[in-house]
Formats: sequence, structure tokens, C-alpha cells
Amino acid sequence: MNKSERFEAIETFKNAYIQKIEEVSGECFSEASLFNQYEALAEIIMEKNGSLWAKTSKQYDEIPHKRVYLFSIEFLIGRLLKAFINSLEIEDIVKTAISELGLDYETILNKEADPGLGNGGLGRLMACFLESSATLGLPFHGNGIHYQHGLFEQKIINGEQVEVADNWLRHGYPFEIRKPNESVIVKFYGDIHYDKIDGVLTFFYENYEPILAVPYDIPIKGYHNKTVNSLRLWSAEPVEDFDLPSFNQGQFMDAVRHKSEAEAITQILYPNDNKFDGKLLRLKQEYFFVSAGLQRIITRYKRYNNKCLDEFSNKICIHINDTHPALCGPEMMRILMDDEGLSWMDAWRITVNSLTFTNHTVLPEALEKWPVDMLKLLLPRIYMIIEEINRQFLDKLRIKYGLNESEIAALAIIQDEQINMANLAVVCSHSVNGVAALHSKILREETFRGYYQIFPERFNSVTNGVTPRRFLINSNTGLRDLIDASIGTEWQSDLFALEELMKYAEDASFMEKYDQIKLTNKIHLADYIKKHNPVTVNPNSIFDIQVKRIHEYKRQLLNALHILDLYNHLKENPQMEIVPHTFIFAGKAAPGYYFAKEIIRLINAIADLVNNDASIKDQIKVVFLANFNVTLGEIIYPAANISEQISTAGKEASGTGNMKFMMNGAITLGTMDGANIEIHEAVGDENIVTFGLSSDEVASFEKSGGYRSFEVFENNARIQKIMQQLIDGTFGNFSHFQSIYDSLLLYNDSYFVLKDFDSYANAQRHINDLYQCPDQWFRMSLSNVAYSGLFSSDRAILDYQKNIWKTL
Ligand code: CR6
Repeated sequence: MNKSERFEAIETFKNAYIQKIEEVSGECFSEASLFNQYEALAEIIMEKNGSLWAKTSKQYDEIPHKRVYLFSIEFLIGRLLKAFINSLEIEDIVKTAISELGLDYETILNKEADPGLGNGGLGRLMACFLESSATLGLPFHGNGIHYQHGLFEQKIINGEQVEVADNWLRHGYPFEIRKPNESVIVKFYGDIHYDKIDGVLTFFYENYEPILAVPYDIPIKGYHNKTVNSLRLWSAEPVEDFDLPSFNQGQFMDAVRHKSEAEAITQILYPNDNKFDGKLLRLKQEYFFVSAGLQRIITRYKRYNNKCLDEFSNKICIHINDTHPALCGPEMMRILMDDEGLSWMDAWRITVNSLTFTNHTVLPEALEKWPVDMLKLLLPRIYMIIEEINRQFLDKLRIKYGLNESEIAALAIIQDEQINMANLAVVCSHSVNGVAALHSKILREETFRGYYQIFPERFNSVTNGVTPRRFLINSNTGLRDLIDASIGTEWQSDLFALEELMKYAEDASFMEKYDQIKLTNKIHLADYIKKHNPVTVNPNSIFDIQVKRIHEYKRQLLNALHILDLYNHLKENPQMEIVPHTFIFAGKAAPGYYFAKEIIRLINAIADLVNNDASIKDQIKVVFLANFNVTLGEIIYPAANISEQISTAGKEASGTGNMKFMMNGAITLGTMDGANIEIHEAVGDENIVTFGLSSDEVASFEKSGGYRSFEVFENNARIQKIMQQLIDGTFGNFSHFQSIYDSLLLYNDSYFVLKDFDSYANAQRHINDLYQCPDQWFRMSLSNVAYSGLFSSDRAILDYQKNIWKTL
């Protein structure tokens, strides 16, 4: 764009924006509120998306391409306005126009709610996959739930987590389009009858409770291209709003009961990460979005394919994200047989050939198992189909594979009066994958060992990835500009091109600019901290950061106990000097997870002790930031020096925060777990600091009943001291931490915190030494950025396309 075109574009935008502000507010431009300014900007951008959206769908209809539908109970999409503006390549125009109108661009963007429609890594991964697919121009759509309330907002009061309901729709949401004419009915409860009609067994489903599923579509815009895909979220509504007969008889509550019972299904996101919570309402949610999504997909497919379903699995792939949508198998069978009149054999072939499944965890407490009684009552027809899938599968194991009864029992879908949803998903899909190399190996050798023996060809592995657009380009603009100026812009759509940055590894002037950018990002985070916490942090200190859900296996406790030990060292050795260190934590605990909440309380107790002790001369500061979400992450990742990825080896399936930090030049301090292993391989041993037991060592201790934490305690005076401090009143107002003490000593430390303590403390000392050599630190940091290509979700999506969905 030349100068005069740019000028014209700015003027045109200004006029359109003024007009839009007046339209949305009914006020003069100068009187409109900040919210009106945001609303108007969102509307203008949605109009631009809208025409591209329509063109993309038309194009997909005209050039048949295999489509992928991603079924997930969570999509953690983050704020969209800035992402849309950047993807449309109009940021410069919009920013300049807004500032020339005397308004503040960033303040306007901050009015947007951050939809919390996910718990953590799993939901965020799905959002990265949507963004990457649109950027790669692939027909790929999401299917999920339109929760009225997303994940709770976390406040920290007196050092403790307090949950506040999230109300992201309070002021409306400008990026969704309600499509009532595409609604479908989802049926619950009721009775099944069958009869032979013309010699064919026919099922009748009666007395069911119908719920209306209404879709809301959100555009998913590709970066710097014209593709706009859809994320479809289903909302539950009563088929009829109001029961008039009850109302007329004066039974006012009864008249609206049906409405609130229906709406309850999509009222709230379950706030558990990596944990199964077997509530009936959750089962309703799972079936609700599966059934609604599949019904629409099949109806649409028939419309464009002469009503013939023969080729369905060559043109459509339904991806099951973890086991929450595993009812896709039986529901697809139901639709194909009962609604479409296909035989069991034809329906089964189409179902298995269309479905693919990703497992995201090996933690036993996360594996979904629904009681048979619950399923039978809520979804009688689906239960019949599951029983039949199970029966036929077990027969096959017996006859075709010659397994004995105990081997068969281990692979059954129905076990001990429960439906094992992982087994259901494996049996109904033609591909099963883990999310990092180690995790996939554990699936093959442990979790799904028996399945791997009979279906080795089904097993795949795709290491997770994250979108560089959200987590680097749009959130670390300083680094983006430096990279653009150094190696051009190709890397933005091919992250492997970042390797070229290594030619600057010895370049002093590049290093100076690079370090300055990190410092600016740290100052930005320090300002945020000052606004939200009663502590001032030094931007020149090492920013050592652990942000993720609070979970015992993620071992925030190891980090916290090490800080306490470091503090003790400084107190005992007043002459001792370390590089000033700021330890930053953020993350939510599931509301019912007592121990995780105690860990938050301990971190805040340590923060209170350390931050207020002048004798340690500000050498360490501890910060717990409330309400970690995607938006806060975008401020945190660019400011990190150290990325804490310290899970007990073998427990973290992949991790994705590790990749976001790496892309922004943080050095991983981690165990050999999940994708850390691949980060280690990508950057080389000299650009990462690893420590701790290996997953094999952890597994072998576990097989022999665990290790003896008391022995470690007895032989380590430093550990004795910190353990004592948990219960001796050290934390004053914060009182004691008896349950933490007990879990580590009395209950044998299931997550190997004390076992890995020394190794972790040594790794921390090593980091401290490395940071004191600025040249070396710079090279380490730059290597992390340069070799992050493998961890782009573009690469992950291409792997899925090639090896799993077979769309390339
Ligand atoms: N909690 C894994 O624990 C992985 C993501 C995305 C998780 C985490 O290691 O990176 O999925 N698993 O694959 C589940 O949610 C079940 C997660 O986010």
C-alpha cells in the first residue's frame, strides 16, 4: 500500500467507525461509552469476516474436499478481536485511525470478555488446532458446547482461592451468530420398543424428553488468508418455552420448570482438569453436543450427496477429542440404522472408518467410566447399541484373536457394570493417538497394551503444538518485529524458518536488541503485578514462572518448597548473594480439590513471608497472580526467563505451556516428561536444564509400592527443616499445612516431591550460574526460539492430516 492509499484507508476506516459507534450506541460519537467503542469495532470486523466466511463455505461446497469435524467438550478460544484484526492485515490502519480519533486501541480491546469455555491445555489445544487449520486453508470445523457460564473466575482472598461465577455473556458476545433454523432435537430418557416390520427389526423410541439444540457459530479466521471456518457451539433450550396448561391451572413454577431443566444442560462448564466427575448432568452434556453435531453433519452431507451415505467416511472425518465425545460411536450407529435405515454392518463400517480418537491423559482418576444404570436410564437406545458393540467385539476377540477370558475382560467396553469410555472410543475408531512421543509409548505399552496387540495399525502419535500467531506474533510484538527485520516474515506461516535466527547467535547488536525486548516484556508484566498484587518486582531479576492448573502431579509444591529452602539459605548466610529471582505462579484449582487449594495457600504464605522480610534484601520475591486465563498468559509468556515444567515423569501427557514459553525464549527447567523430552531433543542438551527421576524409574517405584519418603527425610537436614516449617507456625497468620506435611511423609509422597528435591535444587543452582553469563544465556534463549518450529500447531495439524485423517 502506498502513502496515499494508506491515508485513504485510514480516513475511510475513521468514517465507518464513527458511523458504527453512533449506530450501536444511539449517541453522538463523543458521548459513546468505551463499551460502545468496543462493540462498534467488533461489528465492523465481524462484517469483514462475514463475507469471507460465506465465500469459504461456498468454496468448500463446490470443491469437495474431505472435511474434518473436531468434537470437543472444551474450546478455550481466548479473546478474538485483536486476532481478527491482525489476521485481516489491518492492524496498522485500525490502530492509527483509532488513535487519530483520540481513542485508545489497547483499552478498547480490553473490553472484550475472555470466553473460558475450557479448563486448560486440552481446550486451548483445540483452539490452536482451529486457528492453524484455518491458516492452512483446510476444511476443519469445531463442534462443542455453548456454556452459559465458563470456568469460574479466581480471586485470591487472604491467600486462598475463592471462586466467582463467570458470566462471559453478560454484555452479549459480538462474535457469534445464532442459527435457530439449524436447530435439532436431542432425545433423553423414554422407552424402546421393537417390532418386525416386513421382516426387518425396527426400533421405536417413545416417551422421551426432547431438548432443542440451537447452534451458535463463531468464525475462525485464517492468518493472512481468506479462509474462515466455523466453531459451532450448541445451546440447550426447551422445545416449548412454556407449559400453558400448567400456567392456566395456576402452577406457575411447573410452567417454567421444563425450561430451566432444559437450559441446565448447557449452563456450566465442569471445572475439572484431568479428573472424571461422574455427574448425570455431565453425561447429558456429552450426549447433547455429540447428538446435535452428528445429526446436522449427516443431514448436511446427504443434502450435498444425493442422500447417499456410501462415501461418507471418504469425505468426512469425525475426531473425538478425549473420551468426552466417545458417544459419537453409538450415536452414529443409531442415526445410520434407526434414522437412515442402514444395516448394522453398513453402519458399523461407516462409523469406524469416520471416527478417529485422541487420548490426552493416562491418569487413572481422569478415565471416564459411566455406570450402566445411569446410561440405560438416560439413553436407553444408546445403551442397547453399546451392549451390542461390546458383544460383537468380545466375540471377535474370542473367535478371531483367540484371547482367553481374562484377556477379553480387560478389553471389554462394559466392565463391572460400568462403560469404559476409553475402550468404547478405541473400538469405534480407526485411529488412536497420544499427544507426545512418551505418552503414545505409555498408551501402547500400558494403558491400551491389549488393544495395541490386536490393532497395532490403529496406533499413532502426534505431538501437540501451539499457534505462533496468538502466542508469539500477536502477543510479543517486540520479538516479532525483530525477527521480521532479521529474517523476513516467512516464519510466520512456517515456523521452522526460525532456525535462520541462529546466524545471529554471536551478533552483539542483535543480542542487545533481543535482551532489550525481553526486558520491556518483563517491565510490562511487572506493571501488571504491581496493579494486582501488593508487591513490586525487579524487572532485572530472573523471572522464573510456573503457570498452569494446580495439580499434585504438576508439582507446584516442589517449586514452592524449593523457594522456602532458598529463603532459609539466605537467612542462614547473610553474606550469600544470588541473582535476584522473582518466582511467579498462576493457575486455578478445581473447586473440590482440597489439596490443590492448600498448595495455593502455601504459595501465598511463602510469598507473604519472603516478600516482607527486609533481611534478604529483595533477592527473592514470590508472586501468585489470580485468575490465570488465555489473556493473562499472553502477558506472561513473553516475559519469562525460566519455564517451570516439573511434573512427575510419566504423568504429563504432553504439556503445551512448555511450548508457549519456549517460543518466547524462556529456558525450560523440566523433568523428562511429555513434550519436554522433544523440546530437549530439539534444542540440544546445552539449551535446557533437566532433572529428576525418569518415567521408567517412577514406574518401577510405583510397581513396587512407591519409594520410602521417610528415608529421604531422615537423611536430609534441609528437607527436615522445610517440612518442620510447614507445621511449626513459621507462617503466622497462615497457620499450618498439616495435610501437605502428611501427604509427603505419612502417605509416602505419591508424586516424588522429596525424592526429586535435591536434583531440582541443583538444577536451580545451575540456572543461577548460567544466568550470570549473559552471552551464553542469550544463546540458550535464542536457540529456544529458533528451534520451536516443531511445536507449532501448524506442524501438528499437518501430521494429523497426513497420518490420521488422510486428507493430504
Ligand atoms: N490436562 C494433559 O494433561 C496435555 C493436554 C493437551 C491434558 C496435558 O499434558 O498437554 O491435555 N489432558 O493434550 C487432559 O485434559 C485430559 C490437559 O490439558
